[in-house]
Amino acid sequence: MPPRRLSASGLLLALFCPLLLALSACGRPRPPGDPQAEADRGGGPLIGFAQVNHLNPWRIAETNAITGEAEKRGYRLLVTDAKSSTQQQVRDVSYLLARGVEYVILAPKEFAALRPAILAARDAGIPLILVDRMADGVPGREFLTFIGSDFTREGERIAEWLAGRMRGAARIVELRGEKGSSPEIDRAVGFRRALQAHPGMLIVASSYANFERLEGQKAMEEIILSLGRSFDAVYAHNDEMAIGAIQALKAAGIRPGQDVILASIDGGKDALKAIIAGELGASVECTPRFADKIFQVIEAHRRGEPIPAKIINEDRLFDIRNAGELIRSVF
Ligand code: GYE
Repeated sequence: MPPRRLSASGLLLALFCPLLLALSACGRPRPPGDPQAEADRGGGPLIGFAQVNHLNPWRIAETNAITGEAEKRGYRLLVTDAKSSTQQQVRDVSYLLARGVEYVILAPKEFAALRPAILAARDAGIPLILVDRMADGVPGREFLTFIGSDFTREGERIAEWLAGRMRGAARIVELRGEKGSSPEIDRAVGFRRALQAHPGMLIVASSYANFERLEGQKAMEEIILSLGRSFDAVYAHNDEMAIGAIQALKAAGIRPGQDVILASIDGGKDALKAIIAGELGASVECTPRFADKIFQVIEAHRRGEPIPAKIINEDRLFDIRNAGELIRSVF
């Protein structure tokens, strides 16, 4: 199902709509007998989703997919936005538990620091589903399951692609994601592991840029100040940072796609446009659209069926060979 695109005001409505549902029907009044009207009246199970922030297209696409899927299946959904604060996200999970949700869906900001939220749900006896990022806990025992991508494999795929493109020799700048988050940790590990087979591929600088475009741009500017032009490739842990880096390179008179080859992760529209423009070399997909799997898990669990400890998404790799043909299929 194509996720609905939400504007900023639409997103606000989606965030606050669940709160308003208790008081009135949110949006258009629904005819009697409409399944959604039943859910609005309290017929559908109440689910909580604790999101990290809505600061980039990936997070907005993920929330859109989950709200869309909940609505389609007749669930009531409470969405919280931690605005990038770990403490706030721990409080958000407690809030959802206090509101009496039947399941908690948690996109944990960091791996270690969200453990208290996992334990709070476990102690309350409420099944918790980790989505998109991993956190510290035992699946199947302390939380229900993890659904998301294989970040280690993503890092390996970038290393393999870059080694091919650079014929085994390059000085690489790495822009790392949000420190302590599982995609940041695993994308660094996978990349290094795959580089072991290519001794000519060297990481010459590595900076954290928080998965954000502007921070990617600033980190790249600083690296250019210290290294000058003595690097040939950039590995960014997500598209947003790669796009920021492209801006910094251009401003310094370095041609992305010619003087320096870039590769990143996520596979969003802006990245595919940059591939088509010849500025980004490749992007490994990390899809934010897997809400169907989340609700399949909830429904299977409600029927008492066993749930696998991990459910890993299948992701594609985009480069100049397929970006034009596939751009319509990405978030
Ligand atoms: O790559 C990034 C987002 O957790 C997998 O977080 C997700 C990552 C994604 O902010 O763009």
